[in-house]
Amino acid sequence: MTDARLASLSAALPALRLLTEPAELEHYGRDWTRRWQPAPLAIALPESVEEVQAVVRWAKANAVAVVPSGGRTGLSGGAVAAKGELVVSLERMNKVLGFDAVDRTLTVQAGIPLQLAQEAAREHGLQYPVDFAARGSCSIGGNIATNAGGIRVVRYGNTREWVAGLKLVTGSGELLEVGRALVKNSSGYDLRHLAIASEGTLGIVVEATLRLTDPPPPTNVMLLALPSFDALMQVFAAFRARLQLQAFEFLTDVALKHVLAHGAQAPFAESHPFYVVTEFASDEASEAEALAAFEQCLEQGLVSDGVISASDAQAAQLWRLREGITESLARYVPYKNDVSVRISAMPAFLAETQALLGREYPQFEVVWFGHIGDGNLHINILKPEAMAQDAFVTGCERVTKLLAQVLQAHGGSISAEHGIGLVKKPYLGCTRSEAEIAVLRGIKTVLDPAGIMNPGKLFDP
Ligand code: 2HG
Ligand code: ZN
Repeated sequence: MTDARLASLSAALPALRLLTEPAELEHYGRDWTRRWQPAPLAIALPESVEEVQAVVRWAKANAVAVVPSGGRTGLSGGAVAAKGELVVSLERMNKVLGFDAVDRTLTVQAGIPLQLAQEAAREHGLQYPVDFAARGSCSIGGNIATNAGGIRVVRYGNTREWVAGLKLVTGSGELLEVGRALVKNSSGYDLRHLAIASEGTLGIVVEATLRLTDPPPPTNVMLLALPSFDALMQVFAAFRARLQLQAFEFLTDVALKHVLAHGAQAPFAESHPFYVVTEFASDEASEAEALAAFEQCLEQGLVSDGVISASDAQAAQLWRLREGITESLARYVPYKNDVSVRISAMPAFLAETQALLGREYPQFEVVWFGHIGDGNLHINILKPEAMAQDAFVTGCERVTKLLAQVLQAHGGSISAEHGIGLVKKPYLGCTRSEAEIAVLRGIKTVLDPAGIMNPGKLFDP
C-alpha cells in the first residue's frame, strides 16, 4: 500500500477490509452506465455502523471524497468513482436485523439485495412491494438513495412510501436515526425524506426499517398489442377503471425485437407497433372485467390483439418481454432517458416528444418503454457500433437539452426513478428552480460540511 492516505487509513482502522487491486477498483468503481473509466483510490468494506462512521470521520479529516456503494446497478452514474474517491461498499452489511409482526416492519442493513428483503418479508407472510428487474443485484441502500420505483409503483408507490425509518451516517460521521418507524410523527422536518433520493450526497444510509404489507393477491398478466401511441393512455384509462392494476407497462416493437433477439419467445404471430404488459388482481369477476375492457378497446380500435396468462410460467414469459429489455440493450451502451410527467400531461407530452425525437434522431435507433401507468418513460438511444462513445454522447446530450425544455413546459422531471447522478446533472434545472437548488445546496452544507459525500453527483459543489 504505497499511497500515504491509504497507509493512514489502515493505521487508523487496522480491522477495516480494504481492496486496492486494479480489477477490484474497476469492478467497484463503475455502475451500469459504463460511461466513465473507474479510478477509485480504494474500496472499503465496513462490517458495522461504527466502522462506517470511523471511515467517514477519517475521510473528512483527510479531505478524501467518499462514494457510497450498493449493488451499482444505477443508470445515472451515482455510484461511479472515477476521481480517486474512496468507495464505501455496504456489501458486507447485508443482513436482516429484525422483524416486527405488530408494526409489520422489517429492519435490514442497507447492503441487503432487494430480492433478499422481499424473500424475508414473504417468510413472514407479508410483502415488501417495491420491485424491478435488478432485484437480485441492487441493494436496499441504493434503492433508498435513488427513491427507486419499478414495475409496481402504479399500485404501491415508490421506495419512499415504504421506508418507515432509517439510519444515516452523515458527512461528519454522525449517526442519525430518523423516522423511528412511527406511523404518526409530527415533530418537525422529516429527515428521512431528505435521505431518500439524496444519492449519497448527504451521507450513507446504513440501516432501514421497511414497511411491509399484505401479500399480493393472485394475479393475471395480460399482453396487449396496440396500433398507435395515441391509444396508450386511453387503454390505460379503460383498464384502470375496471381492474385493480398491479402493473401497467409499455414497450414498442423495437424494444420487443431486441428482447426476442435475446432469446425470448414471440407472443403473437404478427408484429404490432406497441405493446402493454399489465398485471391485475384476479378472481372470476376481474377476469370478466378484463375481457370486457379488452373488447371495449378492440371495438374502439385501441387494441389489435391480446393474450392472457393461463399459468405462472406463462405470466413469467410475458413479464420477460418487458423486464428483459435493459439487458437485451446493454451491448449497445445506450444513452438513457428516464423522464416523467403527470399522467394527465402524458398525451400531450408523448406527442411532442415523439415528434422531437423523430426529428432529432433520424440516424439512431430509439427504443421506448416504461411505466406508462406512472407517467414514466424510458427512452434508450442505441449507439451505432462504429460510432465513438464520446461523439455519440455529445450528439445525444444536444437532444436531451431540447427534451428538457419539453419536460419543463409540461411540468415534468428529467429523472423519474434512476436519479440525477452524473448523467442528468446538466438538466436538473428543468425540474428544480434555482431557488430550490440553492436550498438543496444549503442542506448539503449542513449534513456534509466538508463536501466529501459523493461530490459532483446531483449538482456541482
Ligand atoms: C426499467 O424500467 C428500468 O426496466 C431500466 O428502470 C430502464 O434501461 C432502462 O432505461
Ligand atoms: Zn424503470
